[in-house]
Amino acid sequence: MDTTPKAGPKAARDDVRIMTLQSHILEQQAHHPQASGTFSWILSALSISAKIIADKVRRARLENVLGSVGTENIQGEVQQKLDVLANDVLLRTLGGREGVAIVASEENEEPVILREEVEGVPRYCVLFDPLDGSSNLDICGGVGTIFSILEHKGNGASVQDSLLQPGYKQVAAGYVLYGSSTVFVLTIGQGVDLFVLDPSIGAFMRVERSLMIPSGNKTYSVNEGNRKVFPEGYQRYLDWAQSNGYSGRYAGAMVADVHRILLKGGVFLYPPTKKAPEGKLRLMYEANPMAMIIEQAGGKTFAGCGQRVMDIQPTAIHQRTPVILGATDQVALVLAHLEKDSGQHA
Ligand code: AHM
Ligand code: MG
Repeated sequence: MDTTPKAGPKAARDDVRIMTLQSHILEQQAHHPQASGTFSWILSALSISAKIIADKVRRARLENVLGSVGTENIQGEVQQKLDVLANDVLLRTLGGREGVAIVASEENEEPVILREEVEGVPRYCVLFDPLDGSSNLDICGGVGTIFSILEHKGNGASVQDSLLQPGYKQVAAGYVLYGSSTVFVLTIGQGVDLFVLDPSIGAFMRVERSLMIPSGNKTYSVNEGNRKVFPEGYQRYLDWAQSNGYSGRYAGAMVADVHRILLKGGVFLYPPTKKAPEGKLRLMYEANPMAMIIEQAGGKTFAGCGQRVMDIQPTAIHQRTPVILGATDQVALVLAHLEKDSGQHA
């Protein structure tokens, strides 16, 4: 069989074209002739950070940077050495980009203001969880970086006003999964694209465009150890799912669990508990960026009945929210079991 690419327009087909993340970003920029390139430089900083963090994660055991640093972050959680290293990498790479006004990290109590406003210069706020699921590091499990990009409001707006924007205002969001390979998932509001790091050339290669979450996958992802302290609606859903042939899959790292759902379908839950009525996950660093990706891939993300995650008006940068996300059909089945509880913290 002749597999030689044919001359003419077909030669530019996606399946024969080599497209790196960098060229993808430039291609997207070309669709916006008024774009100054500021935004593209920010995405390129995130891609460089991802490569550096991927390398650190791979070498962690060899360089003895596993384990905790003996401090807690603002959430009261033990910081792993790599949490601190990854945070530092992101702050340094983004810090060099003219277009970044403010960065906010799950690991830092206060946002960092990098640049003052200059009239006519578009600037952005970048929010991130530098190493999500970092307790998986010691056992070689998947971990990730999650990021969200908002427009800096300018016009003398306060830091709070610039950062505390609801998720539907995000201009881009994505995550990097440091798993058996390193993948970079990105949306800039026009679908979700997937890139895989080719370690031999040091570039993220585009492998999928416009991902759509498949329906009909009978899989749920939740920490069932907490089941007894979930609101009743979630317990009813789990009873129903277990009587209807569902499988459970839980990596304990949101990035890994969401990545599986993006590719295979199913639903991810981090419900409220009696002890943590707002759940565990952070709205600005985890729930909102994942919600943008999931919705751009045709899925849904809710914080409870009738409460779309990206409609929540944030009141604090480190606030938490319950999360129900995944394929539209599977999320609907969860919500149907919660509805009977309306009025509860479901
Ligand atoms: P982290 O950002 O401190 O790593 O915590 C977030 C992680 C998520 O990745 C994951 O979904 C969740 O915590 C797991 O929590 P639990 O161990 O309570 O199931
Ligand atoms: Mg996290």
